[in-house]
This record gives sequence, C-alpha cells and structure tokens, in this order.
Amino acid sequence: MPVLQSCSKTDNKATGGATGSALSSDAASAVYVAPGKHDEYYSFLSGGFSGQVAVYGLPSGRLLKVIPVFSQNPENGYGYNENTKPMLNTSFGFVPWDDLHHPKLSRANETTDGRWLFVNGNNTPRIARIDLKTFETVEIVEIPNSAGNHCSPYPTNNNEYVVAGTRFSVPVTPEGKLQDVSLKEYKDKFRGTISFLKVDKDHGDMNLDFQIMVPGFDYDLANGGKGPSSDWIFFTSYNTEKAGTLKEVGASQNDKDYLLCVNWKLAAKYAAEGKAREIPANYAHNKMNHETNQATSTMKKSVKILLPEECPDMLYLIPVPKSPHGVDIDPSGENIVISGKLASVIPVHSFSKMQTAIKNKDYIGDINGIPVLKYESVLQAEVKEPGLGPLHTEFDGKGNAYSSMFVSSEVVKWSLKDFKVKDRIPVYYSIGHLMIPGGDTKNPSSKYLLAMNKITKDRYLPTGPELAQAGQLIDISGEKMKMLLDFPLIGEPHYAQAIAAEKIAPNSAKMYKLDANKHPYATKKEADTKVVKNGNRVDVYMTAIRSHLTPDNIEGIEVGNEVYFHVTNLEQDWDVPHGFAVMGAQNAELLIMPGATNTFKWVPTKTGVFPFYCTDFCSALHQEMQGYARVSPKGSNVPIAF
Ligand code: K7E
Repeated sequence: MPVLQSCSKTDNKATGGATGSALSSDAASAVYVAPGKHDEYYSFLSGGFSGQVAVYGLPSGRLLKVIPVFSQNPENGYGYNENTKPMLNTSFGFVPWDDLHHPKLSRANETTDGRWLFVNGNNTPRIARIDLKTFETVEIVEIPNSAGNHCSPYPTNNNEYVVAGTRFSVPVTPEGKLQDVSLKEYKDKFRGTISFLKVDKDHGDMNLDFQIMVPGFDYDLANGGKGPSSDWIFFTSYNTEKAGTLKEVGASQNDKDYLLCVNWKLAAKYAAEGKAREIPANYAHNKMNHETNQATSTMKKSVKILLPEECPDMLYLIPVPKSPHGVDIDPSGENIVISGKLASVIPVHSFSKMQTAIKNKDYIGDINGIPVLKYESVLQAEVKEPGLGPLHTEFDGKGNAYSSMFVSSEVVKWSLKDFKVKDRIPVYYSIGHLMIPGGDTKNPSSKYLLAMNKITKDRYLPTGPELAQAGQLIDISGEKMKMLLDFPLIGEPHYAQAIAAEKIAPNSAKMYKLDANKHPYATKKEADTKVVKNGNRVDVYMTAIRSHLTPDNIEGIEVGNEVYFHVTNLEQDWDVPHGFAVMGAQNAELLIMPGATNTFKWVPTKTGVFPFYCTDFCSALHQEMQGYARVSPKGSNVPIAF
C-alpha cells in the first residue's frame, strides 16, 4: 500500500480554519470504484434526527439508498400510504418522527450475518428491524416503561435477543408504571429498565419477552460481551447520585458513575422459570407482511418484569469515571473499554478480574441490593493521555483499539497489548462515533475506519448556516492511519455498521412475485380492474404497467368520499417501480415495487377534474401514464364509470 502523508500536528484543532490532510493521489485510487463496479462493503449509517438509515457503499462513499424507519418518506410514500401507516403507530398515537441513533446488524456465531438491521428510536422508545433482502422496515416494537431509548439496540451474539435500555428513568414500580408522579419522588419511585426482545431464528420477528428493573440512573450506552463474556451485556450510566448514594461507601464515590453488568443468560433463565411478574403496560407492536404488503399494528397490554432483589447474581455494578459514554468490548471478550467524556484516561476493565471479584465477593457496598465491585480490583489498565473527550471505541483484528475524541477532534489508535497510544489522526471536526466493519464483533476487518463527525465548517462548499455532517474514511491497514475520503452524510449519524458486500448482495430481492401477492385488493390482470362504490367509500382496483394506468378515466366520485386507489404494479422485472399521485391529495405519492400492491387514500375536498399520473419515469411513454378522476358535488349521484 503506497504511503500517504497525514496532516501535521498543528492541524489537530477544531478551529474551522482551512485545514486538511495532505493527500497524494493514492488516496483517490484507494477509494475509487470504477463505473459499473461495486463497492466492497455495505455500510448502514444512522440518520439521527432524520429518523432514517442511509446505506453507503464503502470505500467509495456513494449513497446507495435511504431507508425510512421512524419518519414518513415522500420519496416512496412510507408512512403516507395505507400499507405502511400502521408501522408508525404507538401508544401515543401516530408518531411519524424519531431520533434514530444506533444500527446493529444481526449476528450468528458472534459475527454479523447480513440478514437484518436493528435500530432504535430514542424519543418515543422503539426498536425497528429492517429486512436486508428488501431494505425495508418490516417491524417496529414500542418499548414500554422506557424513556429516551438510547442504549439500544444490542443483539446478543447469536441473535437470541435484541436488548434495549432506557436513558431516562421512569416512575415504574413492581406494580406497573405510575402516571402522575411528583418529581420529588424520584429517588423512591423512578427506575430504569432493560428490555429483552426475543428474536425468531428464522424470520427475525421480535417479541418483548421480559424486562429487568434497574436502579434509577440515566443509562447511556451498552454493548454485549464476546467469547468468555458472551453471556453479559454492559451498560454505562450517569446521574447516578439521583438514584441514591451507595449504602456503605457514601459520598466518596461521587466522582464516579457506574457500569451496570447484566448476565442476560441468567436473566433469561429467571424469566423462563417464571420469576418475572406481569405488570400492565401499553405498547404497540407493528409488523409488515411481505405477502400482503400491509402493516398491522397490535396493542399489547402487559409485560413481564424481573426485580433484581428476586434474582441474585444477575446484576453487578463497577465504578467508572464520572459521566461515561460508550462501552465497548474487544474481540477477545476480555477487555471492557469505558470512554468517559470528561475523563483524562480510558479505563479498561477486565472480564476475568470481574469474575474473580464476584467469586470472592470483593464488594464495596450495594445499590438497591446490587453489589458494587471495587474499581481497582477489576481494572485491567488505564490508557494514558488518549486525547480529550473519548466517546467510542472500535477494534481491528490485529490487537488495536481506535477511540474517537470529541473535544480534540481525532481518532486515537492504541494497543490492547500494552494499552499505549500508537498513532493519532485529526478528523474534521468533533467526531462522535467511529466504525470499523465488524469492529464490534469477534472478527473485525482491519482495512477501513469511518469517522462520523458532528461539525463540518469549512470542509465543504458552504450551504447556508447548516452543512451536511461529514463522514471521513480512514485507512487503518498499516501502522499509521491515513485519511482517504470526505463525504456528506444524512441527518446526524451516530453509529454505523458495515458488512462485506457478499453477505448481502446475493440475497437482495429483485421484485415481488405477482403470483404470491396476497394483498386483499391486488389486481393481477388489467381485465380485473374496476371501481367499486359502497356508501362513502370508493375502491379503485388499478393496475400499472409500462405505459398505462388502468382504469384511467374515473367518474362517480363525490366531494368527501374516501377514495382508495389500490395500485398493483404488474411488472415482473428488476428495478421497475411505478409511482402514483393525484392532484391536491393530502398524501405523498405511492412508489409501487414490481409485483406489489400499494394503497393511496384520497378525500377530495372540492369538485373538479383531477389528473393523476405515474411519478417514476419508467419508459419512453412514461408521460402517457396518466388519467383523470372527476369529482362531483356531494349527493349528485353521478354513476360510477371507468
Ligand atoms: Cu455517542 Cu447516541 Cu451513540 Cu451520538 S451517541 S455520538
């Protein structure tokens, strides 16, 4: 690999001045994917406050797709059309926005398998699953007894569970959630929860199996163990003093917060043995059915919850420097890395020392009956002078860790052998998460690292007060990191995942089979198209094929009717969707995949003749794919004609 020059140390400041790595043309060739060629990796970037997931090819940084999850998407009608609206249903009603932070790929044998992508909605607590055959959101489960679903979602190593933790503690008691509670009662009544969604091995369907009630801290981030620590998942927490001080240690611990260590295997065993109590809880479980292309939303009424005092050995606390952020476990499963935003060192805890401390009951006290281990007795090492503001850490397959430094705007490489810093590279600017393909698994790649930066400033042509956030691809294959590429991102990416293209590409769906289309209003041939009026409701059974919509002239609709256009795309060819839109309709368009049926609801508010047309340029006669709907006054009884 040719040597690149990295930028000088003096550039290592988030000043907004014109800076940059000095790059040779080697960087260009390292990321160049020739026309017609494919990228080596799929990467899935969280969209943050856009509520979406963006799919980029790496190393090129080419945007391949935007997948709407928690947001309505005018581009394909997700959340606007009748098929997908139920996906955004919650116990609060229809909530078509969220703050999506963390994508995690499904796993098999401690490695990503490319089947599904799990993501969290922070604001109205939800976990979603994207099917990587179709790149569509197929399931959303609301998380009850939660608020600010930030430390989520974490699939266990063989996809047994997807685990979600609450950021804000909530007033939940062993009897259920309280509604109207004085905030003065925080200490007594507020608790955190950790939720375990069981994942169906074959189909990926998630079911909220049980929750664990945990002390009323604020839980920030988590990650699961690997190898020897596979049965465990670790959560960072802050504001821990709100929940009460340590019984025996008291105020001396106030410079520390806690890492909550959860033995999820044991918790699952307790739950299976019936130790969990069932409490009332209201939450939505929404699923997309691929055969009918229709989502359904079911409201659930209760959840099972485990109380720590009834479940010994399930939870332990480890003190960590105040206000920790990320917790990341190295590929060996032994080193637990805590990134404390304000800490001057990066503490690394040892899983084996933790096991010894538990065996020897080497505790310094307890919180709500949960034993607190001694910081020193579980500490493996402290990484000294890592930089300022460590947030997150990922790993390569060669014994190195890479930490993002928000304040000093750099990626710092350090060794898991001697815990010493080996290299650092400035990033532009204020990095949040970083990601190495497989960097959170047992088998990381050691080629690329993606930095996701919060502030862009002078890196791109100015676009007013707001600039797209900046992704930077870094070559980590050699001893020294090398900057390769800047590219703009969507929304505010927090975390990302990436996987070798061959784990996904061969399984990607090319169309829906028209034969298998079980949509109740599917029209499989043009001869079957019709318009049916029943009271105030009009159902239009429409087909779309290059280059016409059938029927294309419709009469008999009246102002205030509920008109449903069920449009079936008769094409059986890859990448030939058709679109559908009506003048003045309150929705976005439909974008109908080959072989599928989508439904568009229109309630005309005035009389007139309303054109409709296909919105997705599909053939030389695309402009001819159009028609008219006549809307007559209410009660005029113009007969249905088409
Ligand atoms: Cu650090 Cu939400 Cu993962 Cu943002 S969190 S950076």
